[in-house]
Amino acid sequence: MGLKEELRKSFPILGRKVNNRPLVYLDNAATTQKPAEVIDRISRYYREENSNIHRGAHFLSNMATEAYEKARNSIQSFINAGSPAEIIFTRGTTESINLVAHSFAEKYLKKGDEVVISEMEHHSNIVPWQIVCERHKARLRIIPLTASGELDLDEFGNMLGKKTKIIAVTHVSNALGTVNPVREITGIAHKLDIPVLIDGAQATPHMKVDVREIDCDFYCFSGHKMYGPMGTGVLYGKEEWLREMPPYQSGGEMIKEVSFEKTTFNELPFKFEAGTPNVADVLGLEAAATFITELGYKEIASHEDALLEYAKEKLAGIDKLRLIASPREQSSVISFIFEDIHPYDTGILLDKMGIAVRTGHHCAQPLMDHLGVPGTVRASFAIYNTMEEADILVNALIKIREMLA
Ligand code: C6P
Repeated sequence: MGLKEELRKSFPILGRKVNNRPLVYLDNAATTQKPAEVIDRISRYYREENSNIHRGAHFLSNMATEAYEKARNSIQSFINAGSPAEIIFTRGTTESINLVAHSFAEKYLKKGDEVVISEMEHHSNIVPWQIVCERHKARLRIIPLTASGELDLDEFGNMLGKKTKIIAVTHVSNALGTVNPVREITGIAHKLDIPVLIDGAQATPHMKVDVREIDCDFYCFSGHKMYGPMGTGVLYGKEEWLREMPPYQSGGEMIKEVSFEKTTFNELPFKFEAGTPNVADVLGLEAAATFITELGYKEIASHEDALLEYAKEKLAGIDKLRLIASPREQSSVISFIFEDIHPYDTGILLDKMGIAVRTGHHCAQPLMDHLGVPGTVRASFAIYNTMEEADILVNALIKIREMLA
């Protein structure tokens, strides 16, 4: 059995059929499938370890607490954070961004201030900022894109100033696959002492993220996009910011002492983890990070890059098919449209052939407006996808073209 076949075997769902065809799963940017290691870890927790954490004096509670805090240490080293206090477990990227937007704004955002985001952001990195800007009478400013689908860094530099309080940009675009120069962005921002939040939802599945090397102030990602469970995510924040920021949600583990007159808050990272956490899935997330680390990002990137180039070249040869965006650095996502077929129809027909892609605006409506399209068809790859699957996609699209021509 080849390496790829063996790897595919660890993802039970990949063996199933859809519409009587072997599943070809190319919707990995929405969520990846889960290896047995992750599924088994969650199951083992409920079979052998389940208990509430940080509170009990009994055996199981201590065991679960230890496992949960060990997972925090694993995630700390996964992204090379300076301390476990900088790792906050959340429900996902959306919750991580909301936490920063609301907490940061409460302390630092005043009337007339500015928040900078970009034209390629996912709604999760637009709407929270829009809400807090409205609430605090601040202004949302947008970094424009170049024709090839990259951030216009000259414009970006020009829009920063004394009023800029925070910058929030994506590491990798979920709709275009553009990989943004995040190290350069933090370098430009920090010359003016402006903090930077990076939305890493589409980065951690594909590339090594070293938050200290990037030197970002906040980094957000989701477990379910990196072979881990749904309902898990991480907020990394530099301690110097997190210490100063007020709690986002309250109750449970985030308090130190409560009286009806006054409540004092727990230390980091617990100050930002209110209520009973999702222990089982955090352990699943740890298993996913271990799975990635054992495979190695070098192996992941070289396979996925080869797959992307192969599929792009084949797709570009299909009549009336237009690839959207051609950034210099792209990761695992191809967006395209047929000039004369609605993306939704293409998606439905692909599904009939057992091929899962995403169609529509990909939660990036302002980006679609910029591109002048209602939506796109998006094929997104993961480590278990094969060249044969890329061929199946290409042949299916040729068939759709012939059917609807
Ligand atoms: N993008 C997609 O199909 P959550 O839902 O919180 O795990 O992640 C939100 C999110 C934030 N930023 C980026 C860049 C994303 O891609 C996503 C999720 C999925 O593209 C679902 S809309």
